Amino acid sequence: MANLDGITQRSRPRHALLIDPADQEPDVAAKRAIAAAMAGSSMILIGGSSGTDSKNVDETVVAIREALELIQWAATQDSDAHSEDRLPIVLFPQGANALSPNADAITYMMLMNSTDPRYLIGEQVAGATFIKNSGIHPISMGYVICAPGGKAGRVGKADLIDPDEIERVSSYASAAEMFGFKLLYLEAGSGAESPVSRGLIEAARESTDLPIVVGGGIRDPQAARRAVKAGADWIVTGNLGEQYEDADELKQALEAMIEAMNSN
Ligand code: 1GP
Repeated sequence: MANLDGITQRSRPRHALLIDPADQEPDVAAKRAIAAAMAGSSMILIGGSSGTDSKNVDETVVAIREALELIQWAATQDSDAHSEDRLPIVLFPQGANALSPNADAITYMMLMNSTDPRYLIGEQVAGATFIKNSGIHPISMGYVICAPGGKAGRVGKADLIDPDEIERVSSYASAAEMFGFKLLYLEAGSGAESPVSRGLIEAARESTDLPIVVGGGIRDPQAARRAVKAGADWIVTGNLGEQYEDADELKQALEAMIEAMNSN
């Protein structure tokens, strides 16, 4: 079983590996998810801004799930090992056309600074019946895209938040809390040259007690640590996972990042 309650609780800084089903075959995605699990990551997110559909999302989710269940089973056969919950597999979808009933949960999100009703409420309504019937656990999330924003910003027609727009990000953080969302995600866009600025994370942190997820352009332990020091609870990395062909090298890179995030 996966522990889903912990996702929306604030505790130590945690890392999530984002896997884009459009970027690799399911067996490669599964190897990357295992490397993340062994390195101490706390969640596998599945999603991308384009190129995903229910077929490649479901095949990827199933491959990752089988792999994680296998290593969890192996761990329970070792009496010295702690029998921990399996890593949660959480959809982070581009829209209602890219869902899988085999995921544990979904970030049921509003792209709060989109200028298009489709991303504020349209896709959410389009996917609602499927999500409810499939029993995937919805995690309501305010999703705010900051400059440079990348493809997510363009596809989502976001009115991007610039690094110095402190008051604006504060207002979004307060609004996310008042809407009753369980998470706030500050996104710079996958592959962003620079991640979400320290000032924006700090301002959001001061405005809400919600767990804050930060992603986009975080490539090294130092950047992850800076975001955590500014107030991030979750660090998401996507591209980093695709840089390594070798699962052991990915594991080592993620271990170094998670260690930096948790050091004083
Ligand atoms: C994108 O925030 C994520 O939604 C991850 O970005 O691929 O730059 O790590 P990167």
